[in-house]
Formats: sequence, C-alpha cells, structure tokens
Amino acid sequence: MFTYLLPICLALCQTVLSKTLIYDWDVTWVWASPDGFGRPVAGINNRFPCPPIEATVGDRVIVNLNNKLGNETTSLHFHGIYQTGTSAMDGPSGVTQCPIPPGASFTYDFVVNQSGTYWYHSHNKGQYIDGLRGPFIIRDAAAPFKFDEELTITLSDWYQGQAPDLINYFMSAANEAAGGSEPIPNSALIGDTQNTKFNVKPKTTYLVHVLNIGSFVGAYLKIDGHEMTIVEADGVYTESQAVDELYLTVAQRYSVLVTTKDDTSQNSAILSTLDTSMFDDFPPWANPDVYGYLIYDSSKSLPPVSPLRDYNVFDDFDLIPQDRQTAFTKVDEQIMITMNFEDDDGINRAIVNNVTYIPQNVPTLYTAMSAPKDVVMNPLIYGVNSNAFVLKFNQTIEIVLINLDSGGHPWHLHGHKFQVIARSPANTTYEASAIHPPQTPMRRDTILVYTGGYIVLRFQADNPGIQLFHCHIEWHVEAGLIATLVEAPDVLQDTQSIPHDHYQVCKSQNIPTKGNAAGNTQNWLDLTGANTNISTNDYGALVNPPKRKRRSRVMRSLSNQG
Ligand SMILES: [Cu+2]
Repeated sequence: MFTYLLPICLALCQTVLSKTLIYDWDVTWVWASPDGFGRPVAGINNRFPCPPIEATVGDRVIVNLNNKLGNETTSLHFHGIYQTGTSAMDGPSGVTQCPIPPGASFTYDFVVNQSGTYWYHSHNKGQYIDGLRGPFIIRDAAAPFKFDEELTITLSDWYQGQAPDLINYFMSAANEAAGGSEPIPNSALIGDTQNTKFNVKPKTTYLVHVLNIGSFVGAYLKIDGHEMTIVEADGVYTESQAVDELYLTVAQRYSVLVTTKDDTSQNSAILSTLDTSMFDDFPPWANPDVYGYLIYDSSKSLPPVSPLRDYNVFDDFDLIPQDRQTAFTKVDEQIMITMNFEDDDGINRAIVNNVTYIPQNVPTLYTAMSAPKDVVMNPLIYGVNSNAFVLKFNQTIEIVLINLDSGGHPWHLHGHKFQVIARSPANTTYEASAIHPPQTPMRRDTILVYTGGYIVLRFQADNPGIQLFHCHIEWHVEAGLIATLVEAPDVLQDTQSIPHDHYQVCKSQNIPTKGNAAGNTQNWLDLTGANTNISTNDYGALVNPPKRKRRSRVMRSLSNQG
C-alpha cells in the first residue's frame, strides 16, 4: 500500500544512517623494511603500512592531517572520489591547495556518494613513492553481488632509495644523457610487505579488493587454484567477468569474487609480478616477483611458489558496466592531447601538446575562485604551463589522447569516471573515422594508453572543480605529464568555498591565494612572472634541498652530445 513511500524512506534512511568518520592522522617518518631492507618510510601515526579508510556510501569523511615529517611538505589525494562541491578537498598541491609545510595541519572534509575500491595517496612532488598511500573502501548495501567476507590486496613496486634522491637523479642532465630512464624498482610488495598471509575460511565467498598502489609499473596477480570474478573496476560495477589473472596499471583497482575451497588440507599461493616490459633496463638486483598466501590452516606448511610468467590478461576495454550506461553520442567539446617527452635543455621533460606542466604561483583552484566573471572562462589566466582546458558546465567532453612516446602510460582523470570509447593497439595513428563507440563502454578513472597508440574518452562536465588529467607514473608526474581541466569555473566560484585553514597553509609560506597564475589581481591577462621555468634542482617534497652541485666537465660534455 505504501510502496510509493519506499524510495523516500530509502533516501531518508540512508541520510539518517550516514556516519561521520574522523581520522586524526599525523604524517610521520617510520623505520620500516617492507622488502627486508630497512629505510625511513612516510607513514601515518608512526605506522606503516598506512591504515585503510573504510566508509559506507553517504558517509562524511574528515581527515585531520598533521604534517610531522619535519623535512618535507605533504598533501593527500583521495583517488577516484568525485569531490562534488568540494574541489578544495581533492588534494593535489599547487592545484587545489598549497603544499602543507612541516608543523602545519590541514583538514579534508567531504561526503562519499559513490561505492567501491579507491585509495588515497600523497599528491605532492612524488612523495607517495616513499609510502604515503593506502586503500579507501566504500561499502554499499545495494551492491549487485553477494559475498560473505572481504579482503584487501594491494600490489606495488618498491624502491629502497628515497624519493627526493631518486627524483633528483631522474630529473638530472646526467640521467637524460644516459637515456632518461625511470628508476628501476628494487622489489614488489603485497599489502606493502612480502610473504603476506591472509587467513581465510573454507567454502566462503570473499569480495577481494585489489589495488595497484605503486609508483611506476603495472602488476599481475594470480591466486593459485582460485578463479576470480571481476565485479567492479575503479568503483564501477561490472557484469561478472571470470578471469584467472589480473593486470593493474598503477592506480587501477578491481573487486573480484573469490570462493574458497571446501578443503583446508593445503594453503594456497598468491603470485604477483611486476610488468618488467616497462623497465628500460633490468638490473640483476631488481626482483619483480612477490608472493602472498591464503591461509586455510595456519598449522599447515606454506605451498611452494614459482614466479608468475604465464601472462594471461583480460582486456579491460571489454568489461561491461552493470548499469549498461550507453555511450554519449553527441560530443559538445573535443580536447585533443598529444603526449611525448623532449629534451629540455638537457633535462628529460614530458610534454602535453608541446608544453610541460609546471605548478603555478597561485594554486589553480584559487585562481578560479578569485577571477572576475569576464576572465574566469579564459584558459590564459591559469598560466601557459598549467596546460589548462576550460570546460563549460554540463557539456559532453571527448578527450582524444595520442601517445607519441615509445612506452605505455596509465592516464587518470580526477573527479570523473570516463567512458572508454576507443583504445587503439600499439603504434596506431588516430583517425576520427575509425572510432566506433561500443554500445555500453567501460567506465573507469585510470586507463592504459599503449605505446604509440591512442585512447578516446568521454564524460559529462557536471562536476565543477579543478580536475587534473595526468599520467599516474609518479616519475612522469614530476616530469610534467599533466593537463588541468578547469571544469565550469563560473559555476564553481558561485557554489563552492575554500576553508580558512586551507588559505592559512599558503599564507604561512607566502604563497598568494588570489589572482591569475602569476598572482596578478589587477591585470588578469598579464601573466608576467608566471612560472614557466622547470626546476633544475628537483628534490621532490624536501623543504631544504641540498644546493645544486657543479656539473663536472665530463657530464657537461656528455649532455652536450645528447
Ligand atoms: Cu607516463
């Protein structure tokens, strides 16, 4: 009789049941040895691995972040979270906030109206390479699948060196002269450690959240003797897809259903290996293999393991979203992006339409918030090196990304899940006439573009905010492989605000919070003083980097040859 009230009740009940989750987090250096080698790691509350955030759809999440690192700035990004109405909580430093200096505090406060497997990580100058990252799981009573228990398996590459030193060498003339290679990870991790044990019950269906929280290369995963069924990718429910192996680029996530055996006589191995095809060099000290175990009975021995080498990967382009959302057919605005790398005065820089990304004097969000109406939609005010594209509210946007580099790149868009309209094989020239959208394209927030190939993505510009579109390889972020989508800044400045503590961390560092990219509040089209110079002494998030050493004569002659 009262069935017409049901939707109202569901909405109300959701609101009533929503919780506020408060995380008081000190970012601290922790001595840890995830792969057996001890080193300082960026952790939380003196612990590493960093703790998960576990929420339910509709919850409000508050993270009170205190930077107690002492020697580095920090920030947190909540990867895949839309931040609808709260662009200021997105996290990338220089974009939606200032870097948080040592001793300062900063509050992230937002509501999660989405579900699935996400993660958080520092979005500040390559810092998450040093460990500041963790899972962010959002549960949903209305999820279209059934399970008994949950497990979270993170995969990642790992370095024994520290990010500031690795970044400094990666961005040096010496490295460019030697070929510009990314640093090779020493090892691989499961759950930010190795030989990780997961206790399981027999004959039980687990929802296993799998995340690649690494910094550089993709990772394969297989659970010996157990089939996996993909039911979610990057927070999008999918039609069930059985696979016996997963491949995740950095920043991608899946939920898979795994039903355990009805037999506790043997434990099972979890096999993971890094995608070494992304290494420019394969030194003997690099170990791409890592293992974990499903423990059915802790009194039984661990099963023997051997490296995972039978790569048998399902193409994520073929996944079908469970809601069967059809492809957007009418595109209002097309953004063409060509990506490549170039030698910029002896330094290896990434370029988006021939321009390398450099953070601007004023965080881009603050430029958008303070701009007069007559210039807020003008990409010029955001600075040439922000690679800004201004999107009009609610338009359907198509991004065509053409990869001219001789390597694959996992591209991530903040604030959205895009439809994957096309992905070409490697070394394929883009032709608009060759694009035939699938009827119900896969949606996700991170997608691999193959070597020399292209991807075509579509989404609705319905989320006013500053949304970065960037390669998620941290080395490439540092090298400037970033575009800035300034989404409906006219709506943004009328509907959102910046909390006082956010401005405060800028003021304490004398970073301007008003004006165009150069900080000019008088003449908005005068970009004199905007940041157009790349750093020649990049030590990542270090506050007091060592002074630049004089380059030796040998190095100078080497780089001149390059
Ligand atoms: Cu890349």
